[in-house]
Amino acid sequence: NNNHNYKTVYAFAREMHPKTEKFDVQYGTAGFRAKASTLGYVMYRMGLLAVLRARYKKGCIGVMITASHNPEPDNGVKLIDPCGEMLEQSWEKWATKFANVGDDQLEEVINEIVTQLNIEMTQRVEILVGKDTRPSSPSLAKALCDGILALSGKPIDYGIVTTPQLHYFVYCRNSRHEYGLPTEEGYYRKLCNAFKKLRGQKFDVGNYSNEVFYDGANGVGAKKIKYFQECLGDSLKIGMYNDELIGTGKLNYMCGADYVKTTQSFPHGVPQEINQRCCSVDGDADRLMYYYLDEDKKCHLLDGDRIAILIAEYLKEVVESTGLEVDLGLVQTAYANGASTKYITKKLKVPVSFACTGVKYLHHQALKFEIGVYFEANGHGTVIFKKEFKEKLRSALKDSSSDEVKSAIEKLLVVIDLVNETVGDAISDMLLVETILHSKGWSVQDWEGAYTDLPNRLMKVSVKDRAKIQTTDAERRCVKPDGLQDAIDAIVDKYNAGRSFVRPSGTEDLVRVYAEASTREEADQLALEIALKVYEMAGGIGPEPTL
Ligand code: G16
Repeated sequence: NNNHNYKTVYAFAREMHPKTEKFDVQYGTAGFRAKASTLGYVMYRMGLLAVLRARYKKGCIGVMITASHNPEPDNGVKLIDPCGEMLEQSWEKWATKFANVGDDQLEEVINEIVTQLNIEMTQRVEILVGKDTRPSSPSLAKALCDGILALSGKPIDYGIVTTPQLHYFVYCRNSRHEYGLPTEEGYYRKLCNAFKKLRGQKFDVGNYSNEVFYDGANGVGAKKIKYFQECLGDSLKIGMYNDELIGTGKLNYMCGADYVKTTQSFPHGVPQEINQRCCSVDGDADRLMYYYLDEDKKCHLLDGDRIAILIAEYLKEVVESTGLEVDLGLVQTAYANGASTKYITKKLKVPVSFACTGVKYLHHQALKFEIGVYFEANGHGTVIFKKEFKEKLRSALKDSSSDEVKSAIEKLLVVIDLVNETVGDAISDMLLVETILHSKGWSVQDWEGAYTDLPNRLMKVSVKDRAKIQTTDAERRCVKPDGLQDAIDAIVDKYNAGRSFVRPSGTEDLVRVYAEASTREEADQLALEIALKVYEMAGGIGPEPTL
């Protein structure tokens, strides 16, 4: 009989972290997200679950406390699996169940999972805990650690770190340091050494100038970039902005990658220098957005699509110089600008596949390729290199007699070191973009010149129950409510190069609308028409959407 008595778990829950909310929560695109004040018991229970997951996987697990791009009063939690990837989907239902049962049912649920999955409960497991800069994070971390301790797990507190840093630490620990050292110092060293090697001694090349403005979104990315700057020295000058004190309410406020992308405008708090290359990260530094202001003070965006293309093109070139055959592919979501998809397939001749929003879906699809580049238009993404491919590179390095080939392979191996393969990492991505622009001698305008984005517009619609909207075909078509997709098709038909889709957000309580068309006015108008249709047919609440 595997049944155990988890009385202390229940006592702790009842006394210290009782379930306070009546409404069920769901483990979504990026774990649980809600108002921080409602999350204490959810954290406690995720502490319990993390220990069970670690014992099941016989490795260490990570738990990150963050609500990323959401406003400062929100918070959230996501679990990180042993190889640094997001929690396996089949466990999301356990997470949801753990979060929603009554305090007095906790014992029972624990017994259920232990029995069903045959989890060995004696193993002493380590749970790595990280948090962003939200003022609510320390007390939520305490609740989480109470949960870990209640099942005799060992919490290892990494303090304030970026989400991708924690993913990296988890993988380093489980790979027995093969991937790197599981410390902050180890992480900075690995990335900065790779960057400096690729940069060489000449910092300004052609149209490339060695200075970038960086918007830290008043979050953890603003703190951590300082260590990079120290480590990078003169090899990259980073103008650092938006680093307000913790708790000032400025996190992601009118700044950061999500603000820049959704409003398509220049963030507050960054000097408005014409033609200066700038970038923004989001609240937990896993998304990156590039942009600049032209002479008319118009803000030009270089988003995740552009970053993906820049990286894919570069990798293709480097791989070609090694003389090896490689299967390189790119993964996008429905948000990818139509012009970018056309450029990738027609010009770059790299295959593209589509996934649902959420890096866990993109990551999964990218695993199919030897080199898989995946990016969401919102700037969330990375590159993954198959283990066998890395081995192929290493043996080709040993076997080749050509110095040219050898140095191309060596270069590619250093590029791989610069990438945080575990998950999208804004700072690692930034260093990769800077490396590529430098190697091509490109200004940000040269980069933008490859193709012209179709004008596009994002809108949000509040509805009574966003679960009423259901989609298919990588979220490009809507199957519920009945008739909505037909209505969307009829509206889209009226616009030149029109495309639009709607989907329920996985991180906020609203429906998102995307539209693109051949002119700015048309894209705006199309988005508005679709938003109004959603409001009408899917139970809109509050004021009607307006531009
Ligand atoms: C999270 C996910 C991303 C996703 C984004 C928006 O980002 O990790 O993959 O694109 O939410 O999701 P939705 O449109 O469903 O709200 P982050 O940066 O907030 O963790």
